[in-house]
Amino acid sequence: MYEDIPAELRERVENVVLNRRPDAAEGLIEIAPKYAGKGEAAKGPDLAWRELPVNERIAHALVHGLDEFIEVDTEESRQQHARPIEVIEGPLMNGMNVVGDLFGAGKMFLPQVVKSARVMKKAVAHLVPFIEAEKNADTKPKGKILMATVKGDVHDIGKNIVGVVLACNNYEVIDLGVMVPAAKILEEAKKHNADVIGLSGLITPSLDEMAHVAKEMQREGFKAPLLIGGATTSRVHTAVKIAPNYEQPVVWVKDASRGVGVASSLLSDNLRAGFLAKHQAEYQEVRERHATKSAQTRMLTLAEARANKTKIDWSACTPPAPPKLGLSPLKNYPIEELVNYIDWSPFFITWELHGRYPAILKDEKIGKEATKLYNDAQAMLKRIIADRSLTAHGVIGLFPANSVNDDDIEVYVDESRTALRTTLHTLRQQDEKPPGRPNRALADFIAPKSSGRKDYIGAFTVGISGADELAKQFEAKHDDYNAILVKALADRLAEAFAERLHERVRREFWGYAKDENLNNDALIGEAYQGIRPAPGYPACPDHTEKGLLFKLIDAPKNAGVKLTESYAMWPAAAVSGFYFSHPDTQYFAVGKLGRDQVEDYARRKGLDLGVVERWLSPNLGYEPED
Ligand code: B12
Repeated sequence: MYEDIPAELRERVENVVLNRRPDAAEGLIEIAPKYAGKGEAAKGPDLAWRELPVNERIAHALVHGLDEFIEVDTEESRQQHARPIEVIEGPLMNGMNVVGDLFGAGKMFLPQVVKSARVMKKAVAHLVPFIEAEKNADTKPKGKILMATVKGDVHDIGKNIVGVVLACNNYEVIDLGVMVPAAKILEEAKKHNADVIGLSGLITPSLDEMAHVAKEMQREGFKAPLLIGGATTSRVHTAVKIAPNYEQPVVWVKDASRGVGVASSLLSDNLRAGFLAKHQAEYQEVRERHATKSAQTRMLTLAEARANKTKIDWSACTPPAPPKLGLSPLKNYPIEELVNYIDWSPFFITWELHGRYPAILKDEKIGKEATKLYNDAQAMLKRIIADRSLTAHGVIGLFPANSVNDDDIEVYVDESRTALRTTLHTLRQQDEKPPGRPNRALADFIAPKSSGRKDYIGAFTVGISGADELAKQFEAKHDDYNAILVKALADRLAEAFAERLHERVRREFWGYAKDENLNNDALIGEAYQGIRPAPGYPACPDHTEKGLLFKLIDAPKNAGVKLTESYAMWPAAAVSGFYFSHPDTQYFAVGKLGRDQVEDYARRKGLDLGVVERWLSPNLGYEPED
């Protein structure tokens, strides 16, 4: 029957047969894989599982992440049970246990688990009114876990993923969201009688805030274990800087798959003691190793490091001058243009699928799930472009600049170079280098004022707005999968925007590489001249320089991006940084700093030493005084 051919397939085939549009062939090829292989897909989804008994259908729906029939099946099951809560404790939890086991055994992957959670949430949402009507229902979760992204930090993808995985394993998760002050965390933990508290953070200033939360928990006599997670956290930092502030267990959790094991060990009468003995011994060893390593690290004095700066013969080079100086705001940048600049590999890492794109799509073990995820991402991108639910704003600025006093960069109002817009401060590597290797600072790559050469520096901020609002719409429908997908894509678009603008800066705005013509792989591999270091990245670890950068290009007005008190950017999907053009520029890690440099840096920035030590705390090569 002609009408039985799926509408999408029929339309695309008609487009080709009737030669209806110039891209008819591409349109058909695009959907062809879906219908490839024995015509199975063309027949529509296999619904044989709908013949199974209801509880098996529920398990099937959970394990396969199919939410189409879950409300009908949950209702049927509810009618077979004496109390609605029994549906949760019985078939739903049984199904989720299978999901948890398969995930634990590496036989299911994170995107699938998040889809299973979506099915579970929809089923539970269906049951809640019945449970509330019954009033006396008492669910028995394995424990209550309160989670929050700490004050000043805006990132929540990782935390949300952990929350979903814990909830799938029958923990009650109370999520306080982002930018949550310590007092609020403690107050809510008391109110809910939380069994475990989990903190998340992406940028280094959050590390200090986590140590502060731990101190406050100690002061208020808390007993709940503290879990620490997020990209910027580490086992060493947790053991050395956070755990000593709190007498109860403080455990760093690397990723979502490990969260359940840690929580269940901490809350199990049988496993807790063994887990803690091993954990405490391990953290003690980490602290001792850290202390020995710090004592052994040989550092140069700041003067010695400066004497070994990057050698550039400025007399032999004329820095390229941009054709137009000043600001270029780019409001409502076309998102469709950014899609081709996406670096997909980190997108898969977000979903705990490790491998390089595009090879990951063909990977023997995870290729099938990676492909499904990629297709979902493509569909979401199409939707975002069509309904304009996300917007991209950015700004770039190009200014006359020279380095002064080795490590600072003066940014001038105009070419007369008489009045200053601002002075930027850079940090220099102080570890002892093998012969021939310099002790770098970013200022090395800008011509010194004393050279008489006219040099330039660029600055940029890009942001993708609207992801939170769109994610909330999905969350309201109990759809964590698409909520996380939207945020992960917004992050990718922010990075793609930074990549695209940098390319345009090199080719047009600054124009020092007009003939550059690189494909996306080469761009990701940084096969171009110049760098765009971002405050917070290893070459410029001081987040407070973002304050100067934001003023320089008025990022709130021109790119719609604001800074929090910890110098995180809002919206979360945002990137900011500087442009350097010299062919010798490269990324490097500043690493550990000596007290002499930190004192000098504090003086140059006009800040108290203690304040600077707090911002640079992960980079201090010494123990600051209290
Ligand atoms: C992708 C990425 C981005 C994305 C978005 C990040 C995001 N959504 O979190 C974009 C491009 C927007 C970005 C921007 C920036 N980034 Co960035 N980014 C990364 C990168 C490459 C990966 C982070 C990531 O998304 N991982 C995947 C997610 C799912 O993992 P996750 O958040 O870590 O969560 C997992 C675990 O940590 C754990 N977990 C997380 N929370 C919790 C909580 C609990 C209770 C538990 C138990 C477990 C747990 O489980 C999660 C799931 O497995 C890292 C480097 C790296 N390799 O980690 C740098 C990194 C995090 N970025 C960094 C920096 C500096 C920045 C910027 C400040 C740069 C700038 N000036 O523009 C901005 C800040 C943005 C802002 N809004 O303020 C630094 C942070 C360190 C620092 N010095 O502060 C890093 C570490 C890079 C580096 N080496 O310097 N970044």
